[in-house]
Amino acid sequence: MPDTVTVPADPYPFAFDPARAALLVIDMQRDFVEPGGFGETLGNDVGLLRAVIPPLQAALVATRAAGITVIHTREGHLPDLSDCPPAKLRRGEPTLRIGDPGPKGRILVRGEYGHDIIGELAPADGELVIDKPGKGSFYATGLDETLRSRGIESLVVTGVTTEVCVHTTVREANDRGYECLVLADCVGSYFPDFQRHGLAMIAAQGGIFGWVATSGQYLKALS
Ligand code: TIU
Repeated sequence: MPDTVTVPADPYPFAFDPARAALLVIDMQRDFVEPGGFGETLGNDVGLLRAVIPPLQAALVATRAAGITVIHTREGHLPDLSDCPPAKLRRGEPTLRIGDPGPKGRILVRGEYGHDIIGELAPADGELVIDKPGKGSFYATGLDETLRSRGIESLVVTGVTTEVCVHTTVREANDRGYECLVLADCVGSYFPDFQRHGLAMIAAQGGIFGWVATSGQYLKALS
């Protein structure tokens, strides 16, 4: 790998050192992308998110082949829900609440089948999996310290959902000094309008939160 990889991106090319970069795969859990999980209890059509799986599989293969660090996250809570703020537990009128038994186990609870990452995108041996109680990947996790200890400065961001956990993570990362490239076809939303506007918000104003490119642009730059 060269010292610098440059990906054509919006609003301008994204240059990163592969040795100081990580691919972040956010919350590709059954709870969000399969029926019977948290996403569906909120009233969403979870089928919309499945479009990200094939491009994300290809991005993972190329990233691993390039020797770039891969980090996965999972949103969820301890079985006693002690890390779930009461406000999160009370929120809305879901068909099942966090911690309730559902067809894939207790909703959004660590260790349950529904909480785990889908088989198609299973972490490879040695890849980090960060469990997070919130929408952002930095809140109440050791992610910042992990990245700093490895000298990682650039993040290629993928996963679900674009306007919730992806956006929150990119904003947290940006404020901590990381440069984020979001792969448009590897992030997904239950709302097509939010997908479009969520991506536009990241790259607007000269890249106020980061950069946006397609997985095709990323793969070509890596090759
Ligand atoms: N509801 C929704 O769009 N997302 C979440 O609750 N979590 C994540 O985005 N992972």
